[in-house]
Amino acid sequence: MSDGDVREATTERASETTDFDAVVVGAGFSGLYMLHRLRELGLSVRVYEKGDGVGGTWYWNRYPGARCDSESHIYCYSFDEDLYEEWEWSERYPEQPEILEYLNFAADELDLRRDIAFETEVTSASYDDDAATWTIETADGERVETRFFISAVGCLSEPFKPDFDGLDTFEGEWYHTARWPHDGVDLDGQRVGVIGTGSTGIQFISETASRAGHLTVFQRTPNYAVPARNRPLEAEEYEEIRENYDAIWEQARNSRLGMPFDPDENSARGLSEAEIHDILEDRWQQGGFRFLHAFEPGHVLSNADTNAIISEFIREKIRERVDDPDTAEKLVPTDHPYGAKRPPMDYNDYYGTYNRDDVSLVDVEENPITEITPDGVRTTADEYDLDVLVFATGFDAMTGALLAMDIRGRDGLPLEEKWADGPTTYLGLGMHDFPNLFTITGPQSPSVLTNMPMSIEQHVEWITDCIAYMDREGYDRIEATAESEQQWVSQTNMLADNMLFSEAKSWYRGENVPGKPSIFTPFPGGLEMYRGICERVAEDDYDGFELREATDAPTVEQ
Ligand code: FAD
Ligand code: NA7
Repeated sequence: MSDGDVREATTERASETTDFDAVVVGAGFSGLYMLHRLRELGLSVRVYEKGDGVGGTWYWNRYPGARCDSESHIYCYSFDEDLYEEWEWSERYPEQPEILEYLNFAADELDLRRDIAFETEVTSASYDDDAATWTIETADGERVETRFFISAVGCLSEPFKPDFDGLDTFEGEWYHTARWPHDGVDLDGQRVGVIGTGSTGIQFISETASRAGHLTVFQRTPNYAVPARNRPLEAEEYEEIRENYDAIWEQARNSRLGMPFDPDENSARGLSEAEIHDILEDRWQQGGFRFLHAFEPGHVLSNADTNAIISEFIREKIRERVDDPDTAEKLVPTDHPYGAKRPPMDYNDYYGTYNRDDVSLVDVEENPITEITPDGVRTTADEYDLDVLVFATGFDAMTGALLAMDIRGRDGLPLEEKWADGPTTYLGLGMHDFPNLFTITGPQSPSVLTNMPMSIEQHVEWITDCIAYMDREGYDRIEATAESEQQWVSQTNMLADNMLFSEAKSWYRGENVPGKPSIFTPFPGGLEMYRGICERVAEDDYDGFELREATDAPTVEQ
């Protein structure tokens, strides 16, 4: 069957029994590419997006200093040469407005907007096994039927805000970084407080310190921030990138982290401490994720001895930069090894910020926040008066946006019930009891442990091929078996147990949200290994999934 035949067959089926062949939720990197590929297959597709524009993460996270830690030339789509040849990034790391502009550019180039319903939140999705269709409902009461339900809701898109007493009494303004007002916030000369020192907090703090009248940082856990070494991208450098793009993409796709920064040394074994230091110093000067690639990242994230040397190397750098020794010790992480939490980047002399008189650091591990008062924040030790309070407190990561929809699989099984002890999937792409649902960057996919556009492209292409295969072979339903799901989760856990991730309390393990089950959620084996497994599954007629012939479906009485 040619692509043309697939197009005709699916269009006929869609118009006869469902409103759409596929409904996609979300219009960030994932949803936009998914729409493009399904359209190429000839499917009728509707994308629903809560926001009033495309961009996902980069539509919502407009806080001062918001920037992507992946280098710009690889933080974009690689599937279409025109897209990366026509676009030119201005800096080594792209700032939020530039990424948002890029995704708008991609949506225009691919003419995607006509199939996206903006300002439309999907509230529920329920599966009918006889018809092998999903019914999708939106907050404004729209109800549609579709063969395939594809989640592109993002794994860092549901903000998490701790539930402090008294926030409703606060007389100043408060914001979460991931829901930053589109017309900005006036922070100049204000008494600003920020809770959180993850990647976001660190970006926000460095950017805001010189604008605020006084900045108070409420830190629970210090972090290992590595200098990003941001700079404008010079014309010759860009020329070189363009000339080498094929090789860059090839290397990034077949790497552990989706980045083309292979280290010179795979492991630190057999090297003297001085040799290791020389390598680290060189990579420290290169900056960003190139530092994590000082040695093969799998080695850095699993070998306790190497990791201890790297962690201590960063601690020394922090001590050197901060004038006051007490403040320096508060900023030095000792509770977890480097990389066991998402490593943040330092764009603007983060540690030097604490040498300013108008910046104070409050250790809320030692003296926790007890409540928000009308005037500001109260801890067990003191009170801090504020005009603006900023929550840089992260996300209900990996599962939050999926569970925010009421998703019900076979026999009305709620996803929330299936995942009561933590999320379980097969390949991060599908689930037992939830046929014809695909999850882009779902739990147990590599997602947040990689440069995400690389993983997203792999997922979208795999899903597209799978749907084309089903149409070609006459299948109407695909479902992960219970055994394959269980084996995949075990494999993910086993890989994680052999790494250093269990030595940190982190959102990788759901531990940032009170009451959330603690389970390591992303697949830690790397993109290259994952890609190979997914390819073998597809080549083996979707091994681990059960497919139903359309002709075996029960007849539905009209
Ligand atoms: P998203 O961009 O999150 O898009 C999901 C969309 O789904 C959103 O627009 C949301 O509104 C919509 N949606 C969700 N639920 C519903 C619903 N029920 N109904 C309708 N619409 C819904 N990744 C990297 O690779 N490198 C980085 O350096 C990096 N830095 C980051 C920095 C920040 C501050 C954040 C928050 C994330 C960062 N990420 C980074 C991860 C980033 O999320 C991904 O790179 C990528 O943007 C994810 O795209 P997505 O389309 O999968 O999800
Ligand atoms: P993170 O990495 O989850 O950081 C959240 C920060 O907020 C972190 O420092 C937390 O401390 C802190 N936090 C959370 N709850 C509290 C309470 N109750 N009291 C004090 N401090 C608290 O989110 P980010 O937005 O920075 O980064 C998430 C991803 O987005 C990142 O990977 C990038 O890709 C972008 P903790 O460490 O838990 O002690």
